[in-house]
Amino acid sequence: MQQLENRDNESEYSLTPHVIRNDFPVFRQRIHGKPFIYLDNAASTQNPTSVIERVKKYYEEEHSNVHRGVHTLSQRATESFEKSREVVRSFLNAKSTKEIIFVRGTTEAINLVAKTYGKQILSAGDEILISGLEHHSNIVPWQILCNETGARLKVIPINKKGELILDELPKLLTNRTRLLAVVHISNALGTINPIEYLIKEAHKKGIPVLVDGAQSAPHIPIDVQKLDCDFFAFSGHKLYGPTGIGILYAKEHLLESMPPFQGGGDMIKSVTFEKTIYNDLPFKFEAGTPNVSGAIGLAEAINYITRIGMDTIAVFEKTLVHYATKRLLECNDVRIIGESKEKGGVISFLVGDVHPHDIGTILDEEGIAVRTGHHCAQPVMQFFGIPATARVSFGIYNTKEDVDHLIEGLKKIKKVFN
Ligand code: C6P
Repeated sequence: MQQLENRDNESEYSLTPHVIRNDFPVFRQRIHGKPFIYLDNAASTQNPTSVIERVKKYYEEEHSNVHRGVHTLSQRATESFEKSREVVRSFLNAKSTKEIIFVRGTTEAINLVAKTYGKQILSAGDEILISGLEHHSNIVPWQILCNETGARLKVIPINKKGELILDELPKLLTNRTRLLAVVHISNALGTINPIEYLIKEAHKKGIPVLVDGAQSAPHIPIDVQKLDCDFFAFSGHKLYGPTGIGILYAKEHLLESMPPFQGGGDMIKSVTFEKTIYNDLPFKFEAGTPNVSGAIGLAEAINYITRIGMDTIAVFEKTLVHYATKRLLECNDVRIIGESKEKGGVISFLVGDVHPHDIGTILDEEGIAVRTGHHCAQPVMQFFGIPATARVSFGIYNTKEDVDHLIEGLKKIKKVFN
């Protein structure tokens, strides 16, 4: 992996973004008359034709409710839906499809764990440990739970590079810690946390670990058995798939011990007014009609990226981040926020004292989409004493020319504000 880092010629990678780009119809359009450059992949990635076509086929030939009908379409829909679960299982290398729960996205996955597992195990005085790098989705559900139970939220601090201060970990993992909930790759800074180490340290003290994989699953290989994490969450719309679909992986014995999240159809075996017997896993956690087309689209997206290869994607994106970092640092006035040694495909930055929203607006006029704001990680911004950053985040269709256009756009910004 390391050898490829400094190579400049695309033909030397096994991934060719100029070719991959053709699989994504969104790039056929121009934005403000300019070629469209999409650098907001941490927010949502674009969908390849194969995903769009698969969802279309579902609606044209298979659409029906799942697990309910004997008629042909219901059986087709059920078969495709359950095949999709197997695709996700294989992608994460989970032991069983019983461990794969379809949810709306990372946010819902974490809330599910907080409202079921969290509520069941927490008492007043217990502790939940998170980190200073979390997205609001991995802060607020735990705060709500702490308010309800009298438990306390503790935080692994970060340093000025945007890395976790690991020396603090031993004293933060106490005999009252009931869960470590931690982000794998920071959406605000790009920091890749040493997730294997964190999981090992927590497990030494018998503490289960939830991994927020929203920014890792689409970009690096994930093996939940190797990681030995207890819970893992990610979203389809950040993985070249549809919105409104995501995955909660959890170890089977934990799911068995947890109460249901929501009540309704499909999550039951039998119901009387006196008593309900819940369904087997994974259906116990999937009340109501699920997002069938979303699950099928997600599986197609997984098939698409696994055909390219997750190792290949990881190497390619690392190379692009190195190149973009180098080019950004060549610009006077650009300050990169987050300089962790291990970084994913996300770079947050400031340009002089130009407000990030102005950076975003001027780049948009150049056809370049970046995200600006606090990135739903306000505590990270508070740590750096800034309200917002501009953020570029990469995907498999981004090229070095995209980065070069970004740099030209930043030069225009400097001209405008000088
Ligand atoms: N981050 C970003 O632009 P949902 O919205 O449920 O699909 O994902 C929430 C979420 C949870 N954890 C991390 C690390 C995330 O990055 C996100 C979503 C987007 O950075 C939208 S704020």
